[in-house]
Amino acid sequence: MKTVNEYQKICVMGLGYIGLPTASLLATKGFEVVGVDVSQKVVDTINQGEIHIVEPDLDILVKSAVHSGNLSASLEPCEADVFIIAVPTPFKDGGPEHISGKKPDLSYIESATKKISSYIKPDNLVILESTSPVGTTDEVVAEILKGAGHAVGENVYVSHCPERVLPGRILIELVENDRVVGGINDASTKVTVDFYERFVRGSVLPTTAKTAEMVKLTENSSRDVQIAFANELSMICETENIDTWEVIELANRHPRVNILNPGPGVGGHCIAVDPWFIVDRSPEHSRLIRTAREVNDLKPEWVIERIKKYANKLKNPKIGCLGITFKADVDDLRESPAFGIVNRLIQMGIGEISVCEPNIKAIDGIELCGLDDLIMNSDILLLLVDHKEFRALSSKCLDEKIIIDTRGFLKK
Ligand code: SAJ
Repeated sequence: MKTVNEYQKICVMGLGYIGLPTASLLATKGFEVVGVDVSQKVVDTINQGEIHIVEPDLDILVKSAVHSGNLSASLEPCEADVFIIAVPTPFKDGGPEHISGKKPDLSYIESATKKISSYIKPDNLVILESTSPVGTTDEVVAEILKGAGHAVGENVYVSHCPERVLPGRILIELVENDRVVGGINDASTKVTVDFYERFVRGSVLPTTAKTAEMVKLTENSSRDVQIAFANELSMICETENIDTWEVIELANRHPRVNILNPGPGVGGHCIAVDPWFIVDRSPEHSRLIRTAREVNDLKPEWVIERIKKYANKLKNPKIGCLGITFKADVDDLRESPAFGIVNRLIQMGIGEISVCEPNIKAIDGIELCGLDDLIMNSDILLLLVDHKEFRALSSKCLDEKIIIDTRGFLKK
């Protein structure tokens, strides 16, 4: 029987924002890693030591992992000691009968589990890192492996260890954050804790699979509710003609108040999605979580109404949008409220729209331009994302422009 300290070969399913950093980190720690992705382009890019996503220092890490010979990418899994599943869990249309219309889509987890199933041997460990509805590790991953004839829980260990890293700080947080590990039984939990302790500096905290799933959903729902509070406040302050950011700054001087920042809405693949997994399973008890989601989802519409108010006063207004990604200093457009707002403005034919987005080279159907050109050629400047490249901008130097700052970011 192999002990955890002898686990050497790792197969990572999914080479996206979590899988690729995890695979390359493990490779640079001396593990032999094969990363698997469904996209030939992604596989080729990584095998050339290049990357397909923007994340600080990831390019250097991947290059050194590939050049060391410890990381390779492939379309197919292979035999390994540990299998890490890091694939997306989006939602799909739940139809008109469904409470929110949004149902978790577990097809990527199902397909990754089926794919690795024929490579699994006794003493293997399977870890689900994808954020998942409560019950997924037991009812989907473990069940599929059992169905394929594996002695799950006896000599094949299965656990959930949700990723908790913040885009923009992934490589730091992969090592420094505490990890929550929930196995389908005690043996699985123990093996998984021992595995993470080989490369994580934070504490590795044992629990059950269902609790670990709920912990992750709780973290992101808690943040969503707090951002919804800030977003609601910004709409209330606007009707009162009060500066929201001043209100928040002053209220936060209270020792027990810590309000987050309003913005154009909540985006990304996590916070805008995960709370629905709770609502889907416990609709009757999740009124606050659901309302927070709705408040955050409605915020882009409120921003558009404000833009219309100003644009309608001008003849063919030129609207320059600063940023289009879901948050600062990333290239990720998933669920981006800024992207949604820009697309709606284009569809509605409100003026001429151009965008400055320092983290993306080209986007279909959207005119991207440099910061100076954008400022020079716009009547209305719409700050949607607080990218570092915009940090030096001051509303004083932009006097003759109409400024709509959805993040309270421009210097006064
Ligand atoms: N946002 C605001 N106001 C704020 C903070 C954020 O409007 O005060 C917006 C952002 O602009 C963005 C969205 O919320 O559109 C989400 O951004 P984020 O930075 O809060 O979070 P993510 O989605 O990048 O990462 C989150 C993190 N979860 C928590 O902080 C609880 C991260 O730790 C998770 O690993 C990640 O989700 C995930 O993968 O689940």
